[in-house]
Amino acid sequence: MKIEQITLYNVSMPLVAPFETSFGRILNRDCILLEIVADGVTGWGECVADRDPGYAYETTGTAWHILKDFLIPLLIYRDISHPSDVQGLFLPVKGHPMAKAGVEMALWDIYGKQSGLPLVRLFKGERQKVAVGVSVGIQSSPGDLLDTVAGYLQAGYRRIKLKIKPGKDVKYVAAVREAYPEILLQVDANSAYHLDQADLLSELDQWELLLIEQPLAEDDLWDHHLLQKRLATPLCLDESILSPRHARQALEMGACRIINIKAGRVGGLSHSLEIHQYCYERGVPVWCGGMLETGIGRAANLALAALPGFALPGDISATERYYQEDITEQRFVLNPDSTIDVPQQPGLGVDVSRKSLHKYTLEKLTVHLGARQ
Ligand code: OSB
Ligand code: MG
Repeated sequence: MKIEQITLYNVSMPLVAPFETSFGRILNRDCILLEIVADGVTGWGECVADRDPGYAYETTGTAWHILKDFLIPLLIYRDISHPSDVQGLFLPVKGHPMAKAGVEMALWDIYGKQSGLPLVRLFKGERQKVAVGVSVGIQSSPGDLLDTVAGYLQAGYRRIKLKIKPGKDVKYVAAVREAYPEILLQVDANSAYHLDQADLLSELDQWELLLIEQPLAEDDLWDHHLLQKRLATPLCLDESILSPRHARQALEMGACRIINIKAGRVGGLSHSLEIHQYCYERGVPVWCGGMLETGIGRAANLALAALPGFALPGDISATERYYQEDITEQRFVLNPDSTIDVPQQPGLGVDVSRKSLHKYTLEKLTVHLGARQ
């Protein structure tokens, strides 16, 4: 692949409803979309960094800077034979996994289109549809939470993830579990607790949760290990896992028993495949996390979640759970069995609506990489 041109779009998409987590309320989902042209073929990527650094240090602002000033220049005059080649090319840039992953995703789209294969085939995934759940934001009372959960169950979701934070945890979880003794239920704290709250967190053990996601700080693998020793419920790490190496180390030290894979957070789809393989060989369950993606990132998540080690339903809900109008022509719908179909067209298998893209774009930048003669 000879990259000819890269366009960055800083987009802001209104959510159908505000999404509240322990780190704040999201009303508009901002991200950077990448349009890459190589050998005359166009591919799309999504950099999942948000406007604010509440979930991770990367933001749309840092990603824009790192892409424009460092990553894109590293691609000039390079002939890339496989999307994962960018990992080596990007080694001079420390960190910034989401910015790197956005480029890699667009190259996977091009690579798939050139080979006439959907991502799921390139990844050797076998599922035609993947089990999904819904991530439910923090609500103002247990009663409101019950109403919201009832709506999602009604829509067909069979796995519910509750966002929690101190003061909005045990009572909220108890209310949902008492109302629905049978559903698959899990919680996500987005780093809102400290180890000295282990007694409080252990109260969650009685509610038969699939897992507790990222209770402690993102840079604190060791305290997750200490906490896991005091809990019966498996811990699952999200924010703490930024690379395949982190995944191995977290498992070796017993900091978690389950891993949430997000391609953006771990630096790309190739790293996600590595983490999946490592965990699959050891019988460690993984599942696909979400970042409120547009149809572009959602298509990639569906392809990833089709791999056999994705043992738990992903945070890959239907398009209507997030957006009235998406950037892609395709909208993902929930099947009655709480699954979503994996795209089967070459590459990501989605088409971008120029009209919607234009409508939601705040800023655009095109860089020409003129191939050397
Ligand atoms: O922690 O998993 C998270 C959304 C934005 C940032 C972080 C997280 C989330 C979600 C929503 O939980 C997942 C989704 O439905 O895309
Ligand atoms: Mg999470």
